[in-house]
Amino acid sequence: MKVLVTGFEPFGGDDENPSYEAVKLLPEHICGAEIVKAELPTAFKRAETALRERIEAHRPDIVICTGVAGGSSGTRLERVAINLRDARIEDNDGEMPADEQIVPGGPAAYFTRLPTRKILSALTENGIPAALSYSAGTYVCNDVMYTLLHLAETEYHGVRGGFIHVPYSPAVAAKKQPLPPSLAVETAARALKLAISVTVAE
Ligand code: PCA
Repeated sequence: MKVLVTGFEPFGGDDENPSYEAVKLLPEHICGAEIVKAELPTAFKRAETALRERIEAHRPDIVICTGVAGGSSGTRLERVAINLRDARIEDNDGEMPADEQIVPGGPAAYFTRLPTRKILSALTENGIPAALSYSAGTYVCNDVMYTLLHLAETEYHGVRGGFIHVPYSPAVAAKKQPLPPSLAVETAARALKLAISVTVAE
């Protein structure tokens, strides 16, 4: 079994993106599954292309995409992606789409293909703050989640996947005022490892 795990590059003036920092800490194998890591650009168009290329190149059984959700106090297990781009800030290519569909005429939303409730139990039993989330926003993370689930629906049948948001790392949070909540990158990595274990075991 092969698992593609993605994080994002920094954006919005931050020095690091804790999502990819956490992905980098994952081992090469989890529960016998091979882990393939990728850093996606925080740019609408290039992120979609990069995700598709990685899926085509590696043909993973499971895809878990991750990103940072500034202000979040725990890991957020995203359950829904909506067909909307509505950026609050420019992406890393200077694009700031508003009121646009990701897939013109596509379904309004896709539900995650990850066992989010089981993952939630695993995380909270292991002392990691986590919650189910019903909005991945309308920026690049929601875009990537929607694109992933659209690909799983239309081209890569049988692929399981979804999206997990992690909080700021202490290093990123420390540079902001008012001080936002943060989670150690090592803990975020532990959360991702548990999420992968639960999904592989399903
Ligand atoms: N978080 C942003 C995009 C990249 C990232 O790590 C988001 O939540 O949309």
